[in-house]
Amino acid sequence: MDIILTNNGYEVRNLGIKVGISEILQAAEEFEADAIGMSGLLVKSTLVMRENLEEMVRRGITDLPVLLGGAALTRRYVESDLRVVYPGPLFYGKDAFEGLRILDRLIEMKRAGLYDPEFGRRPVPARPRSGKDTQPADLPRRSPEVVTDNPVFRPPFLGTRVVRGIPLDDIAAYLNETALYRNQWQFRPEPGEDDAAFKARLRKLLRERLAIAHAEGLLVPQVVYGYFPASGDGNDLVIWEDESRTVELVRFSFPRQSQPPFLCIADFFRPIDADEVDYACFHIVTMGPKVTERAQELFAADRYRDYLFTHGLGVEMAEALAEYWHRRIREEWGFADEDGPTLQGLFRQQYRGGRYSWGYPACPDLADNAKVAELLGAERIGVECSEETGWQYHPEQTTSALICHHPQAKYFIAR
Ligand code: B12
Repeated sequence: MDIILTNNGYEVRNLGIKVGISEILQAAEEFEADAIGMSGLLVKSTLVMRENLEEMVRRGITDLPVLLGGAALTRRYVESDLRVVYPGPLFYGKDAFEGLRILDRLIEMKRAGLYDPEFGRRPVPARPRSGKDTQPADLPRRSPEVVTDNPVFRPPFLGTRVVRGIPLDDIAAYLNETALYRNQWQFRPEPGEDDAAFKARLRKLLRERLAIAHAEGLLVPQVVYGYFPASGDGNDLVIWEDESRTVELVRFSFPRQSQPPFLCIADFFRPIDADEVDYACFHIVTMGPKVTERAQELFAADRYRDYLFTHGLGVEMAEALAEYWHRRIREEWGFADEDGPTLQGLFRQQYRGGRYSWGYPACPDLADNAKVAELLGAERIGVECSEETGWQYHPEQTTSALICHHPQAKYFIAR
């Protein structure tokens, strides 16, 4: 966002992440800002934005244009729900270019002395809620459609292991090139260039950036993962200390769909009263703190291109490491032979079982990130997560997941 605006002649004062509204407003005053912008990557930040807008109104600031964006926000939330809270011009930017268009229009109006009292102010009527949202009182304890006679794969070991020294090239083989080149690095195919040629052109840059990351020790992949005896107990997944299933180590609760097929992640494990022991796997992967530190230094030094390349590579290498380690798990757990033939297929879950990260619709509770960190002993790879970190992992380029072998375990939305 910052880069696009700066490149288009705007002066941007980037205050960084987790900045309070007082600091934002103080900077806006000092800087005589034409507008303020806030970005929300996690769903929790949508609540913070609402509170910030309410605070602005309390302070009598009702005319400063505000732009909001980021993965966690939707146009409807901003234009219907938040415009009711804040009477001043308030906009949603789907991407940085929409943000730029809005700012251009605001500045144009300001210069011309023309004032459109409607621009960014009128709340879009909220769509009526469909009856589907109401939870029926008698949800089943398990989905009737999830089988319980699928073969159980016995894991190669029980407990946790730490893995270090994974070659960067092995991870890079699992990079999502579309996400890296287009979403992170913001490249687009040239006229007449097809997707294959576009990717082939950018691979040279990728190799260069990987070489720099290697030479400067920016990417330090580490994994902690483990297998545990597990049972489904209604909406809960119970993790046991050992196969005798007497001592509960931890319990995760998941939402259940309120309509057929009534899916819930806990259904993908043998029920708690079954004779046969079932197993769950968890992993936490990280690219380490250096890549974030380096990206911040480059940003502070106004080296925006380098910043974008470094940060984007860190982000997508973290994703690639999760994908790569999931593949390694399927190999040692004994069902990698069911993998689809292509990498693109793996990105579309063409493999046996599923990988769920907390914060996604089937398992929304981000606080469970901390339970996973504790279960696996994530401090051994330098990863922390607690209420103080807002249930986010530190370092930034870290992600966790629950991995299931059940063939019906695929992404779904629990509503
Ligand atoms: C890459 C990615 C990661 C990477 C890197 C994350 C990072 N720090 O950069 C990794 C693998 C590390 C990761 C981890 C996790 N992630 Co993640 N991740 C993503 C993903 C796929 C893409 C994000 C991204 O980099 N996009 C590219 C950038 C350039 O886009 P952007 O930030 O959205 O910004 C653009 C627009 O939104 C807009 N914009 C942004 N801000 C603003 C502001 C203004 C004013 C305007 C006008 C426009 C604007 O302009 C930008 C450029 O076009 C998103 C899903 C998605 N499709 O967005 C999930 C997502 C952000 N992740 C999510 C989650 C849950 C997680 C984890 C918690 C999962 C887990 N349990 O491990 C962890 C948390 C990490 C941590 N440290 O705690 C959720 C968050 C939702 C929630 N519940 O809060 C998302 C939304 C996925 C989902 N559920 O749909 N993640």
